[in-house]
Amino acid sequence: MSGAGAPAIAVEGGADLKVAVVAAQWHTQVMDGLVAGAEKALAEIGAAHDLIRVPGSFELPVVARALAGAGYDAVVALGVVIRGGTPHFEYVCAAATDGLNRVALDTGTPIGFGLLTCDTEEQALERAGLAGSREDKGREAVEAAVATALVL
Ligand code: DLZ
Repeated sequence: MSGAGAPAIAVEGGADLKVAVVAAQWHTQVMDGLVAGAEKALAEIGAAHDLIRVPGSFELPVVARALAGAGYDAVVALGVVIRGGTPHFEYVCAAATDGLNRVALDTGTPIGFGLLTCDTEEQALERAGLAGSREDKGREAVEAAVATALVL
């Protein structure tokens, strides 16, 4: 299971890489799926990895920045933000997205973007790589980060 429209990504040679997975903790069921999909993909690739948990998606960029400076070949950021009744959703999504992009550009370390920004929990579950999910965004984020690290 990958994703609707997701291309097949070449990750041969990724076994020599060391990857950090940084994962938020909100929306436990979805996050469990994303982390499991990411770790399964890394095991298949053969890449060594460490898993670091942060409280919420807002905290992903600052920890990704520290990990990018700590010798990892790639960082994979995983989080789930679900729209509520206030503008908070927009602020967390923008801060996490802009922050992760800035980390990648400032450090030159590829960041796999595994942040789900959804209107409902159902949409997130469809993308979580769980039994019955249509897509596996944890896997996709790993494959993109590893493939990019192999290009650099
Ligand atoms: C506060 C908050 C809310 C309302 N929703 C989410 C969410 O859907 N997903 C997520 O990852 N984090 C959420 N947070 C927590 C923020 O990301 C952050 O951890 C707190 O604002 C503390 O800095």
